[in-house]
Amino acid sequence: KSAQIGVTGLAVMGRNLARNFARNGYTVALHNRTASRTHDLVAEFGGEGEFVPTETAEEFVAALERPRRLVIMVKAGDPTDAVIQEFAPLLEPGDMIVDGGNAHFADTRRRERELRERGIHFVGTGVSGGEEGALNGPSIMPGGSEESYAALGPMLEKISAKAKDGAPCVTHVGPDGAGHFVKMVHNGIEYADMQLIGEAYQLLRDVAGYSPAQIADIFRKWNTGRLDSYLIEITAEVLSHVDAATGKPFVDVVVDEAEQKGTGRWTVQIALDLGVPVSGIAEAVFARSLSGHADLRAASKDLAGPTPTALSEPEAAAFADRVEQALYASKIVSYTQGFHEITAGSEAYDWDIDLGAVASIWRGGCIIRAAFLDRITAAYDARPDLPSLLADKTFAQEIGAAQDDWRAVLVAATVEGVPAPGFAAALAYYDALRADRLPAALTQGQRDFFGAHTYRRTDREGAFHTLWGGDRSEVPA
Ligand code: NBP
Repeated sequence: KSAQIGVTGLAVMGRNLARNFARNGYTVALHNRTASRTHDLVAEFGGEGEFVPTETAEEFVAALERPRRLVIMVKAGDPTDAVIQEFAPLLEPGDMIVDGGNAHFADTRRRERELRERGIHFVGTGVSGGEEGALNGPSIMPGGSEESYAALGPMLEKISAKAKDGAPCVTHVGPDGAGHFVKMVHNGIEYADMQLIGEAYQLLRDVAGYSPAQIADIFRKWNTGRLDSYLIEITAEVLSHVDAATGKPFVDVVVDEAEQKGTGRWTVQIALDLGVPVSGIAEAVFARSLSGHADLRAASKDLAGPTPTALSEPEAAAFADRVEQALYASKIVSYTQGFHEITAGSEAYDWDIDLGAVASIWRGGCIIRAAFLDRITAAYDARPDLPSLLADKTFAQEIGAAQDDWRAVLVAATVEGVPAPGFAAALAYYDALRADRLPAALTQGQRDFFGAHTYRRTDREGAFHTLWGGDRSEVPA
């Protein structure tokens, strides 16, 4: 029997994606470097649908109907290249290779170019939602050619998550690396969301004096409002969990050193290259990195800090409401920065990415899924050339309404000595954007002083230089 799709790489993600295709009625060819994974899958889940287990690359390719659709779900980096090298010689023009791993978009661009020369469609595809999403419906961000999307789109739509309005969480993001680029920024925003939630938690604990269980209830309440999202929901679950061994809150027995796999870091690295200020995402990446420097932290334990003040119960409750405002405002800034990076990437690489469509496919399946994304889609639908999310009237009004509380939370954080780099970076971004004048004018003066780098004037066209070492007269550059 020939299979409509094949999956190679049957670790947690590939195995669940293969089951998802099979549960949706597709015949799925299976392959994995270590064949036991293939046989285990069939033994455990063979009843869920039609599987064609194979052991060699040749058998796998022969099992696929033409044009072939082959999904690679292996470790990103060299293993992905190794698998492409193994399969590409066995494929024919018109066949499609879908890379569903977390590839760097630059690698995807290279692979797409190389395979295009051989007539093979390479479809770098972001897949978000973790293990559970892969099985029950992920958010899917495919790049690659229009032609490949015509052949793959209907299948991807079937296995993808569905938003509340029933729309499938998949869209053809754009050519070559566009899908993986958007997945990268998704992960960067995910880092920022998690950092902001972490700061809210820490403030509720150290400033308001709430216990993890009480904070879980606060997050549950927030989850019924405009912050309604998967990450807020699971935060409440994690905070209310009690460690069985010690009876302590689970969050108090976990080592407070955050790890990362790299996609957040890439988001910041690429933003630096593109000249996009993603300060909130950068702070989130740095905060994880700082947490991991155990030696540095141990060596700094005795540094002086303020004496904490205790809040009364009504004061604590009022503070919690302010933290909700600060969290929401900072979240708007993170998404503003992330979408700016997508806009810049789309322009730099000619991808023509539809930002509203991106927001809409993040509404279900993925880690940052949130009610809030509907509003982003609406903002871009109303104005596709929106220069910034902050230029949208609704978001501008909301962030404006939140600003007093946002500032008050940062004052409290500063006075009490609780680090809130995400909230602070977001507010600084907001204030810098709305500022009438920035000290960049002074920076230009300094640069002209020490390096004759020239400057522009507010009142005349052209570039100028002041003779700093001479009579300080101004000359045209
Ligand atoms: P892993 O990233 O742990 O990769 C394991 C798979 O890669 C196994 O099938 C393994 O085969 C195969 N593999 C390796 Br390693 N080197 C190989 C090589 N040289 N040739 C052939 N196969 C090789 O699996 P995962 O956690 O399921 O993730 C798969 C992809 O999905 C990754 O790119 C990941 O970044 C991405 N992703 C993961 C998540 C998540 O929540 N885990 C979410 C979204 C995206 P073996 O069985 O023979 O060792």
